[in-house]
Amino acid sequence: MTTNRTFTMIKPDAVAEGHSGAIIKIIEEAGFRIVAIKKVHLTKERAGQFYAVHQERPFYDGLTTYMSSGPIIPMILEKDNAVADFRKLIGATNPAQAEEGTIRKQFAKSVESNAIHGSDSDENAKIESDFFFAGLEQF
Ligand code: DAT
Ligand code: MG
Repeated sequence: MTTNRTFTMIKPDAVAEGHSGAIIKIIEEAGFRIVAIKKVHLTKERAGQFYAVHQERPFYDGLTTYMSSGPIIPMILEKDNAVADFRKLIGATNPAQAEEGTIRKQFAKSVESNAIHGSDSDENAKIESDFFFAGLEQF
């Protein structure tokens, strides 16, 4: 399945530090249209469900503590080749390896607190969008 949508979340540290506006500006200037947007505060349990694929990894507990530490801004984005282009815009998981100009290079503090999420496939973009947004919101 190929779609022209992806899913993202601005993570708690970036929201708390007031970087949401700057990050959204970069996203829109890169040609992504915001399909859906809101601000939510996940429980640790709900964050654990979102990242269930990582539940056997050593960083899972820290990841779910971090992702439930404050509000996040989930969004559905639309653009041609959205998943791959958005992964390129955010940069590598570890900001030490992220390219200049990427969102993680500019705003991520560490691999644990890396400012933003981007779906890794069209299939996961749909699953992750449905995790946060009802059908009526995905216009
Ligand atoms: P990405 O967010 O780039 O898709 P991922 O899916 O491999 O990366 O991991 C999900 C999140 O888990 C990632 O954004 C931060 C955290 N994480 C990944 N690898 C980690 C590691 N080695 N140490 C600590 N946290 C890690
Ligand atoms: Mg991932």
